[in-house]
Order: sequence, then C-alpha cells, then structure tokens
Amino acid sequence: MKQQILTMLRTADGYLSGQEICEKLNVSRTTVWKIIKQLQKQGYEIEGIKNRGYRLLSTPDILTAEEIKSQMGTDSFVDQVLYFPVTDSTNIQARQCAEKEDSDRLLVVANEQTKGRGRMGRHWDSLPEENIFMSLLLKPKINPKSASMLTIIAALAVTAAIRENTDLESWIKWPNDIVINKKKVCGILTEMNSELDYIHYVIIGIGINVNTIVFPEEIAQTATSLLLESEKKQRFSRSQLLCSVMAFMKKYYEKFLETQDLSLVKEEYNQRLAGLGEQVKVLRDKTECIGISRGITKTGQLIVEYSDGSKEEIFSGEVSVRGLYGYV
Ligand code: BT5
Repeated sequence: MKQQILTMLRTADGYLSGQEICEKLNVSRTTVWKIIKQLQKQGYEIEGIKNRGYRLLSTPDILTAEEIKSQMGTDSFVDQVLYFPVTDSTNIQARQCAEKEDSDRLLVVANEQTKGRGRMGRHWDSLPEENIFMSLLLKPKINPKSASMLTIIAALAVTAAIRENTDLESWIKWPNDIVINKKKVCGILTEMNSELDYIHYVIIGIGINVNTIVFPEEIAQTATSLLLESEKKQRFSRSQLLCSVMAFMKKYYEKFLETQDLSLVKEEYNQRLAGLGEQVKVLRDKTECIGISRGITKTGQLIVEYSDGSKEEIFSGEVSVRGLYGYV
C-alpha cells in the first residue's frame, strides 16, 4: 500500500487528491492519511493542502523496498526487492532466498553490512548509511561456464549508471572493479551454485561507495566514493543510482541472453576498460609477466599481448592484473 501511494505521488501531475487515492486503492481516507504520516516520518516531504490533495516535494536518501520499487516502476528488471536496515551480507541473504522456487530476479539491499565480503574471502568495508550494498539473484538457463560473464555485464551497468547520474568518468578494472581516477569506487562479487551443466542460481553482489567521506586507513589510498570524486563534493541519491544500475542491468542482461556471450557488449566494455592498450603486469603464483592489455574476448577473458608478439587469454580468478604503477 505504501509503495502504491508513493508510486501515485511520484507519477502525479501536480496534486493528488485523497479521494483519488481512496478510490484507486479501495481504502478509507483515514488509512491514506496514516500512510502519508508514516511516509513523512521516514523523511518524505509531502505537502497536504485542503481541497487539492497531496504533493511529493522531496524524498529522503533511503533504500527501502517501497522507495526502490516505486522508483523502478512497472517495467523493472527485478520482481522482488528485499530490504535490510542491517544484515551480515546481502550475498548471504540472497543465497538464503535462492532455495525458494519463485525467487528469480530478486534484489537484496542493505543500509549496512556487518560481514561484507569480497572475492576469495576478502573483506568489503561496508560503511553504513552512505553506500549501496546489493545482491541480485538470477536463475539463468545458461551454461555454468558462461556465468562469470555476468560480472562483466554488471560492471557495464554500474559504469553506465554512474555516467547517467553524475558527471564522473568511471572505468572498469577487469574483471570486477569500477575505478575513478585510479581508485576503487565499486566492487562486484559473483557467486554461483551449479551442477556441471545446470545453474541453480547466480548471485551478483555489488558494493558502490556513494557518499563516504572518510575511508578506513587500510584502504584510504585505494578507495574512493562518488562524493569524493565530484567537483562540488556533492551527495548523490543512492536509490536513484541503484535503480539506474538495475535499468542498465536489464538492457545488458537481455543482450547477453540473446547470444549467451558478450559479442553485443564487448566493444562498449572495451571502451570503458581501464588501461586498454597500456602495459599491465600479470601476476600468477610467484611469476610476473608484463604485456599490453588488448581488451576482452567475447567470453570475457582479458587478452594480453607480450613483447614477442604472442597473445594470451587470461581467465579471471586465475591471475591478478595490475597496471605498472599502482593498483589500476
Ligand atoms: C570485491 O572483492 O571487490 C567485491 C566486493 C563486493 C561487495 C558487495 S557489497 C554487496 C554484496 N554483499 C557482500 O558481502 N559483498 C557484495 P575484491 O576484488 O576481492 O576486493 C576486495 C578488496 O577491496 C579488499 O581486500 C580491499 O583491499 C578493498 N576494499 C574493501 N572494501 C572496500 C571499499 N568499500 N571500497 C574500495 N575498496 C575496498
């Protein structure tokens, strides 16, 4: 009900009469009034004028399911949104939901994570209130070997959303980081549960540093936020950015499903790839090779060309690729 009223307020042309809400939702005036009060308490600025109705003046920076669903509209990529003010990890929560039959295209969102995770057991600093922590649960009917390409799809969606919502240029550090001015602003963790030839589910966890001003010491040199990179040190709406990521996710995921590889998005990805055409260091076990990054293949491997002219296609997870100077 709250979400329906929010959607009506958002799409209204001017004032929305209490009577109209009552009739559409088949509820009493008192119920409508109570919900408007609840929304105001959550921080929504809603003007109420006698004989004219209600008007939404501003929205708070919150990530509740109602806020997200009412912004996404009817044509949204996800069917369900689950919101946690605090949780251990949205990837863990999404995994718990995965067993339920009707849980395809479910988005888990949190305002705070107490056990945010990176790849290979690493930690994801999840500073509360200011950032986006979300996990998308998908059950694609694709070969398990293709699942890692979903990280590429998500990275493209995040860079596109950053471009749509800010003036900032962001780049993809293959395969799963988004960087601005050589610092990490977003990390993606894709996990899968599958059999040899069948995917039970895939979870794409996305952490975006949106409005953080101060990072913990350990990552202060390598991490950044959209706020810190913006010229005017401005805050960005997390829900707007999140919905924009999901809208682009829909676009790129559909392209991916069409061919079950990256042929339709490869060019766009390579244009956004940090260090394309530049020297990179390939770190494998204890060895180190230097080559030139030549972009990704249609299945998501990074092509590195060595000085003898030979080329290697690198699988993510197998090695780490760095620029010659520093983290990117
Ligand atoms: C990642 O791992 O970059 C994947 C991060 C995914 C986080 C999301 S949040 C929602 C969902 N729920 C979860 O529990 N996880 C996902 P990796 O490539 O392994 O990078 C981890 C490294 O990034 C750490 O070892 C730090 O060096 C650095 N790091 C940690 N927190 C950071 C932050 N907030 N911003 C930038 N860098 C960070």
